[in-house]
Amino acid sequence: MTTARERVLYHSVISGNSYKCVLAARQLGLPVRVVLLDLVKGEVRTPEFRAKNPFGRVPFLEDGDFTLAESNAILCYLARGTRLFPDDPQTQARILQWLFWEQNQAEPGLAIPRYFVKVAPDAPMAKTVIEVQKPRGVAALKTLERHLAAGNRFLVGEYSIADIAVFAYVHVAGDAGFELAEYPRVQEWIARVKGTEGFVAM
Ligand SMILES: N[C@@H](CCC(=O)N[C@@H](CS)C(=O)NCC(=O)O)C(=O)O
Repeated sequence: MTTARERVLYHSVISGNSYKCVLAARQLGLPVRVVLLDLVKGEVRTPEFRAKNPFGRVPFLEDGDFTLAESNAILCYLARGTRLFPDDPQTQARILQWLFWEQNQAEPGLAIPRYFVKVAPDAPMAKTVIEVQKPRGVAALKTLERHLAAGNRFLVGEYSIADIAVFAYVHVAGDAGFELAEYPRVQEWIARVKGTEGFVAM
C-alpha cells in the first residue's frame, strides 16, 4: 500500500532495465522507495505482484495511485520537463528515437546474452539464444560507436535519459563476453556517463 505521494520502484539487482530508473531518480534527486525483488526466485510471478502489475516484470513504478511498467516509459515519466528530458519537441523526438532503438536493438542483443551467461547458463536453450542474439548486440555496439565517433559527446546534445537507457546494458556488455575494448568511443562515453553528477553504480 502506497501513500498518496509516495513513489515506489520495484527493482532487481540483476536488471539493467530497473537500474535505469534508479539512476535517473537518484540524479534528479527524486525520493523513491526501492523494493527489491528476486527474479531467480520468481518474485515477479507471484499473484500479489501480478495483481499490481499485469506485465509481471521489473521495473515497475507506483506513484501514489498511478502505476507504470516499462523502463523507458518510467524514464520519460520521472524526467519529464527536466534537463534529462527537456520539453523541446525535436530534442524529445531524438531522445525517443534512442529509447525505442535501445529496446529494439541494444537491449535484446546485449541483455539477453548477459542473462543467459550470468544467471541461467544451464537453461536448455541458453547456447542457442546467446548465438542468435549476440550478432545483434555487436551491431548495436557498432551503431553506438559510429554515432559517438561522429563527434557526439552524449547521444542527444547534453546528457539525457537516452544516455541512461543505452548505458544500462552497454556498460556491462563485458559480462556476456562482448569486447568493449573494440569500441574506444563507447568506452570514453561510458566514462563520461560515470562522471555525471549524482551517478550511482548498478
Ligand atoms: N521492456 C521491459 C523489459 C522488462 C523485463 O524484461 N524485465 C525483466 C528484468 S530486466 C524481468 O522482470 N524479468 C522477469 C521474468 O522474466 O521473470 C522494460 O524495459 O522494462
